[in-house]
Amino acid sequence: MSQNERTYIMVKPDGVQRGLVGEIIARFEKRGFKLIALKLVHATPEHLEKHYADLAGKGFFAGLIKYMASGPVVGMVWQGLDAVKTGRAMLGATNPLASAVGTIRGDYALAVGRNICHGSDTVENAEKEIALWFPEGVTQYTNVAEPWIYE
Ligand code: RTP
Repeated sequence: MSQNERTYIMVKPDGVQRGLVGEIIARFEKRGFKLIALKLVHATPEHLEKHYADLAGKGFFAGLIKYMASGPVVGMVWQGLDAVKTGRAMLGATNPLASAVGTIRGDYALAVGRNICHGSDTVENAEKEIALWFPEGVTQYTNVAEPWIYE
């Protein structure tokens, strides 16, 4: 856990089609996280199978890949204190019916198969996902707001 922890957050095709990209970016910005990479991409099934490799044995896997490949996604890297855990908390539970009101899924989604956003679940997976979606690397810059966010 450090101020430099990074997480991969992705607005899924339903979130893009529903015009929720700005809302999701705004929540992470306002929380104090620093945006260090951003990309709109229509991913191939092969790329998404790599992203979701851990779920390959699940019954919903084929449907998940079809959904994720159905339109463009917006991939982002956000940096800040405890970014992975806090990012997941901001997304809410995987099944929106169990997501607390005030979370992204709890405010904007109803079905587990249309849950708007993805967030890395561990620091290790975050780094793997960042490498998969941003093989070109991410931008390094100094955010002058940081002394107002951290002690
Ligand atoms: P994500 O990776 O997308 O952030 O979601 P997660 O960690 O909260 O949940 P995970 O178990 O990794 O599942 C990945 C995505 O698969 C879809 N899903 N569908 N139909 C189903 O029962 C079912 N279960 C999971 C969801 O879109 C979930 O976010």
